[in-house]
Amino acid sequence: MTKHKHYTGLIDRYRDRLPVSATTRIISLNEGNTPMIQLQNIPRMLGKDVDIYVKFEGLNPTGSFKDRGMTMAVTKAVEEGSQAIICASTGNTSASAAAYAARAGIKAFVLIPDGKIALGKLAQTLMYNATIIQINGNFDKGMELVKEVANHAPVTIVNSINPFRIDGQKTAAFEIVDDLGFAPDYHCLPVGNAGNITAYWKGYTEYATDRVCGNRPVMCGYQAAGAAPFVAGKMIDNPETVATAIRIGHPQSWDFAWAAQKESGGWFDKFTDEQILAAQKMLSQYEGIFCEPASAASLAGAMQDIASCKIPEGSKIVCTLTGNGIKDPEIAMQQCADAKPVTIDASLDAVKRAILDCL
Ligand code: AN7
Repeated sequence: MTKHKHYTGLIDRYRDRLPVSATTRIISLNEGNTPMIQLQNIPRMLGKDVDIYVKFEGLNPTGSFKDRGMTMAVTKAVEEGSQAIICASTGNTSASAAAYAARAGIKAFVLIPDGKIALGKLAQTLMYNATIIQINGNFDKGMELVKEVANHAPVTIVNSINPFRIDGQKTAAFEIVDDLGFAPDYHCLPVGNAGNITAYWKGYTEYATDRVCGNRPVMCGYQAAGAAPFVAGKMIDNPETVATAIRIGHPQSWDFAWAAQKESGGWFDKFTDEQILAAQKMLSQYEGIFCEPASAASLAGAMQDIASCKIPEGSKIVCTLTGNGIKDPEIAMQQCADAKPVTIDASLDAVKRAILDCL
């Protein structure tokens, strides 16, 4: 019998590079270890010789990359004796916080913009039994309130201004290098509050410093056109996009994200809702990978920059798909409004006709 090691989550896997001790109680749902899937059909359609891998973070326990940071943040909150956590969220952070609080046996409070979070994220956050506080304001306003209220109530903030969140999320870069055997030339990802680009850059930098990999990738951060403060070069007040996850105008990790861009020689760019939705549909119909709209900004960006040769042929590219498409069923149904299921008689003849009509 070969010695078998049951996977127990990213803190256990990367504990040498994370702020835990041998006695720390780890709050985990076995997050991380997500698949790197090489795209096969889209590169061919682009007519370019590039290797594009997607890191499918939608396969984390609550369906987004937030679980990486949350396992670490909640582990440390519990270690420090906290009984309650709080966050502002466009949906995914709240779902993740709620799940890890449930796992730890502590309370979670989440502030969400009224009516502006995807249905699946609301449903899961309710199921995990968090206290949901809807505000008639956007994410940025919620973030402001969370920072204030933490001075007046015994709650630990688990937004990515909590440095343990960044530490947990940097493990995605470790996994990519460990999986490929090298760091990619380009790393493309959606940018909202900018915690994730900060975390990836930290992870790649730690591995490069320790010579686990030889290079660090060029970091390409993609935003929604209506919510693109990094492209504008200044904070914006009324962000709007169909990709509600990244409907953020005042990113908290502003300076860190600019450092990642400058040090890596990378860039920020923005894409319309139509471009983002087209990329989401392409990934689904040509590769069988269903991510949420915000996640598809990474592929929209990669496709544009490959087509223009800003990302040259021969490059190895990783796109992070930050969340699962199932979280936002309303957008998916709108995307497929023209492909409504046909209803027919429950007879062999009718089914046969329905099939033959489509071939
Ligand atoms: C699917 O949940 O900010 O640039 O409150 O859910 O690290 O903020 C979500 C962000 C990309 C942007 N893709 O990442 C929240 C929240 C998805 C996301 C982002 C988010 P950051």
